[in-house]
Amino acid sequence: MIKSCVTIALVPQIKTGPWIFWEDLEAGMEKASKLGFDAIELFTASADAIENPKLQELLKKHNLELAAVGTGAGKVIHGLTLTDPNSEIREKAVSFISDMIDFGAAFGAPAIIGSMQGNILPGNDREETMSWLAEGLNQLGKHAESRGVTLIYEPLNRYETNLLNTIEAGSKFLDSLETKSVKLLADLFHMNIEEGNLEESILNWGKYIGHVHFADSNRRPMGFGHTSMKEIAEALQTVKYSGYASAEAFPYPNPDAAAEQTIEEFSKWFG
Ligand code: LER
Ligand code: MN
Repeated sequence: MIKSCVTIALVPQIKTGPWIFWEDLEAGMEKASKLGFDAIELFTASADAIENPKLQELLKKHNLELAAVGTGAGKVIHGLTLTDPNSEIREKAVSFISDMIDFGAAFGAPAIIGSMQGNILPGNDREETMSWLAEGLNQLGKHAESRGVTLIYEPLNRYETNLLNTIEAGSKFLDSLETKSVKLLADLFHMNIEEGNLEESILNWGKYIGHVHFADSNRRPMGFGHTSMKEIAEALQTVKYSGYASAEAFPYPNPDAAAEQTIEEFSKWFG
């Protein structure tokens, strides 16, 4: 069974980003719960931005799970990536993500590596950069395993990274790693830009998918763009995907309406 999830961002520096609810954790959770979402995905500035007991209490009160935690603040606030040519920065990136893994793992939730994967910077060698990414993911995958969770790696579209853009490239890269604890994030917005055929990619590489970002072609809530969801939903069911469809979309036309649109579409395809 696929479960519904909505994003809540608590980081002012990413205010223009594709997140449904903003800044007010409790108000976002209350709304998510009222609409019948199963879970929330959180973007925090750091691993200690919310006290564990406080989050426990709120999740229980609103009958929600924590689906995943985003690590993007490590890049946006601190400039850290796993592929920076400077080894000290790579080490700090690993340490930041390790802390986020611990934060999520206390709730059984994986951490997501999106923008913290970085890029092959001008003048740098692809092979060497990919070896830094592999080193970081191997280390962090092992750490996630020791905490009883997976680690989620997200192929991003070409305007955000030149490392790995498709589900196929991501899957093959995961096969080359020592760790088997890293899964892929299938973000339907990035896939709309990069995949030749979204449902075929899901059918071919479904066993690698550990999380789904549920957004339409224009990154508005599902149903507001031209993604053909029917085939995608069927493909996810065929590969027996049983994780979350998490709304990482722009709060269009406003957060409440975006959340309502998302849960309606979720029920239509997965309910
Ligand atoms: C993060 O999940 C993502 O999809 C990125 O596009 C955010 O920069
Ligand atoms: Mn995403």
